[in-house]
This record gives sequence, C-alpha cells and structure tokens, in this order.
Amino acid sequence: MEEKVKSSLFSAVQPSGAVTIGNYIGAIRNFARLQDEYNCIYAVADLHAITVKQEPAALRRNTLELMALFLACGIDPKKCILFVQSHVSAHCELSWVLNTIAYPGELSRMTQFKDKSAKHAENVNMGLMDYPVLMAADILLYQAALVPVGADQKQHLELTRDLAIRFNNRFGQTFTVPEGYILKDSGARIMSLADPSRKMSKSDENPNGFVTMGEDRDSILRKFKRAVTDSDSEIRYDPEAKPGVSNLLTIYHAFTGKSLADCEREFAGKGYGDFKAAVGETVADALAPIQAEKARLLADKAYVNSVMNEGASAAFRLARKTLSKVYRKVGFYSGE
Ligand code: AQP
Repeated sequence: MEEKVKSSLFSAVQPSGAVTIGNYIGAIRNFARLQDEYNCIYAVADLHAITVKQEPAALRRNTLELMALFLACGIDPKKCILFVQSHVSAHCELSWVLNTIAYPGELSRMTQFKDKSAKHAENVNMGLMDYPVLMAADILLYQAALVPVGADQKQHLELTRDLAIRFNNRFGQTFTVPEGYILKDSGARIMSLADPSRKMSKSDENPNGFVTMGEDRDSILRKFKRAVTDSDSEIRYDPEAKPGVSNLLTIYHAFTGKSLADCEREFAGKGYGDFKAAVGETVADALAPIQAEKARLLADKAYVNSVMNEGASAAFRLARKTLSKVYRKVGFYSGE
C-alpha cells in the first residue's frame, strides 16, 4: 500500500511572558493533537518577543519555561521538531529577503502593529512593524502547508500567503502557500477576564485579565470569581450580547470537552457565583497535572536543553534547504 506523505505544519509561541490559557486553548493544546497526522515544527519565538521590550533575564527564563511547557502539554520531541527560533539563523536571513518584497503600507495596516504601537508608544520600532515578515519567514522556511494559530493571527497569515505568492510569481515556484488552521468552534479567541472586549494577552498590564498556565489554584479561583460578566443572570452563549459569560462558557467548554449547548444546560438556572466557581475549579484541575509535569521537566534542565539543541539541528537542516533555494532564485552567487 502506498504510504501517505505527511504535510508539514509550523507554529510558534512568544516567550514574552507567562503563557496564558488563551495561548493554550487557541494554540498549544492543538499542537500535540496534530503531531501524529503532520510533520510538526514548533518554535519558541524569541526573535518575535524582542519587538516589545523584554528584560533579558526574564526572556531567558521564559524561553526555558515555554520549552518545558510544550513538553508538559504532550508535544513529543520524537514526533515533532521543537526548537528556539534564535538558534536557527535562517529565520533572520529569509526575513531579510522577504523584506525586499514586502511594502510598508501593508505592514503598517496590520491590526497587531497598530495595537502594539498604541500600547508601547515609547518603543514603536522597526521590528514591531516587521513582525509579520519574520513570521512569514518562519512558516515558509519549512514549506509548511498548515499553520495552527488563534484567530488573532489570521491577518498575519494572509500576509504570509501574499508574500509566498508574490515571491513565487517573481522568481518561480519556491514556497508552499500555507493555509491557516484556525479552530472552527469557539476557543480561537479567548477574551480578557477583566475586559471581555479585549483578547486575553500574556503582556496585559492588568493581571486579573489573564490566567497563566503556571498559576496556583487560589489565584485561579480568585480571578474567575472576579471575572466580568453582566447585570442579568442568564448563563447563555451569546458573544455579542453577553461577552463575559460567553467567554467563561468557552473556557469551560475548552477544558471539559463538553459542547457549548451542554455547558449552557448544565448551568441553566444557576447563579453567576456558582458558574464562575465551577469554571475556576475546572481550569485549576486541568492545569494541575501540566504544572506538575512542567516542574518535573524544569528540574531536569539538561534534558530540556538537549531537546532544544536537537530540535535546532533538525530545523536548521530543513531551513537551509529552502534558504539555499531562495538565494539561488534571487541570484546570489554561490562561489561554487
Ligand atoms: N486570547 C487568545 N485566544 C486564543 N488564542 C490566542 N493566542 C494568543 N492569544 C490568544 C494564540 O497563541 C499563539 C501564540 O501567541 P504568541 O505568543 O505568539 O503571540 P500573541 O498572539 O501576541 O499572544 P499574546 O498572549 O497576546 O502575547 P503578547 O501579549 O506578548 O502579545 C498564537 O497562535 C495566537 O494566535
């Protein structure tokens, strides 16, 4: 029987703070689910993280912690390539070439650039604007057919596709044009617990807005207890009219695997107090084994380092192939 060739898939998470349950639900939890079906390549995106000011010691710590979290969430280094973005220089090299076919107009229109420029007005740097070009390089280097991301990254993914098509048209077929793999059901966009009109973000200055993957039980329960809902008392999924309640239902649905309709039925007639407590308990219960496994891994730093070093070598081999092709296509003299 003919063996089916697996497609490649790339995704990354920035070590720009403690990872939230939003990052987990929208991205990381899907990573392990996809590893049998695809050739998965997952990165800790430290090059992206420095587009916003990072404290160097915290960045180093967050990088190691995120690698351990990937492993604790079931990503298997025997099945996937797991590495740190700055360990593979081809990401920067390809992004330079892609910069020459990307236009300032399209980059300055990106929602994330506008949001982050407003949020970090004192540090609107070129890297922040160039973020989507580096992201395109990440994906295109591995000829990824699929990119599992939260809905917030959809616009960047479209730019990646545009750049791939533009390059292929100008220089001949070089890149696979990737598709987004965005959750069809809810969960693609988890909102802040403190302000359900904004997405949950690890760099939110209000810590009540997010729950991190490493948060302790008491803190999780307290944050859910304080979560913003609304003045009526109906527990119903309606993101337009009831964004706070719908966000909590989405989180409950994501951690229990129950359908949204079943979640609504389960809480019918109950008060917000009971509802919020149940969501908090469920999240705390679900995170406990991941936290324990992550702590175990962090106690064995040599193992985590070996995973990232082997991952970088494997990523480098794939990336080098695409980069050499790109260099040839654009006309760089090889000296051979
Ligand atoms: N609130 C969210 N709901 C669902 N998915 C989300 N993602 C992020 N926030 C949510 C998804 O998580 C993956 C990793 O994201 P990232 O760290 O690379 O960058 P981000 O999207 O900018 O995440 P944050 O938490 O908002 O980080 P900061 O605060 O540093 O900007 C992506 O697939 C993303 O879609």
